[in-house]
Amino acid sequence: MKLYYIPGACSLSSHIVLSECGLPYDLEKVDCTTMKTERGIDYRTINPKGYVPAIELDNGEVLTEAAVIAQYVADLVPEKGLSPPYGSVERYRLMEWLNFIATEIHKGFSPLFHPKITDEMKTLVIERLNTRIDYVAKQLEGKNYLLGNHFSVADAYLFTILSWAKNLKVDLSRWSVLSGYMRRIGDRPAVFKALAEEGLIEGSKKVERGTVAA
Ligand SMILES: N[C@@H](CCC(=O)N[C@@H](CS)C(=O)NCC(=O)O)C(=O)O
Repeated sequence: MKLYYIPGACSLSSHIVLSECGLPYDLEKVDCTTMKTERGIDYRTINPKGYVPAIELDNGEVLTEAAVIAQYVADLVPEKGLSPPYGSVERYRLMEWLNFIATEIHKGFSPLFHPKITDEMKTLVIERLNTRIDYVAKQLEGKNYLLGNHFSVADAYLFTILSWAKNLKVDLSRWSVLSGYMRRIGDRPAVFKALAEEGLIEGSKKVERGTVAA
């Protein structure tokens, strides 16, 4: 399997899941300005949608959309427990989170990456985003992870997106539960490995993220 990624972008969630699953994978970086991959090919020939992530399966098939890639990879190694079994209520709970993260949090952040966003617009976007983050923080009270005490692919996705906050001046400090949550996930060896492979860790220090179009 090969993951096409932009360092620190939402594709980091797929990378974390691959790393957590312990499956062999290759990585190919995409330059977000030229849309050329490390091999020098036009990334749009891999994913005509023109954004990361995409994974190329060993049979040549390409899968896109972070929430779907995460589930596909996790389902290859069910014993890791990163996604509850299909058909269970827990699985629908996971999908509920993934959809919420994709549409409300991930795409809630997206306008903040636009170079032409005005201060007024930024305030409105952050106000709305804060209502969604507030909901997440309330749900995390008394829990280690979104689904309870087990790390799941939803945590890989949420961690990735919330790690953009500092650079985009979205202040998470009012939700103390989130700092513990982010630390808990960042300390996972597989997460550390993925961050290091994307060049987001210098020595033992994390590099700020949130500079690519999302
Ligand atoms: N719906 C897609 C959105 C993916 C997305 O927004 N990717 C961003 C990085 S976080 C990207 O590649 N942006 C570059 C661009 O749109 O040119 C998903 O959930 O995977």
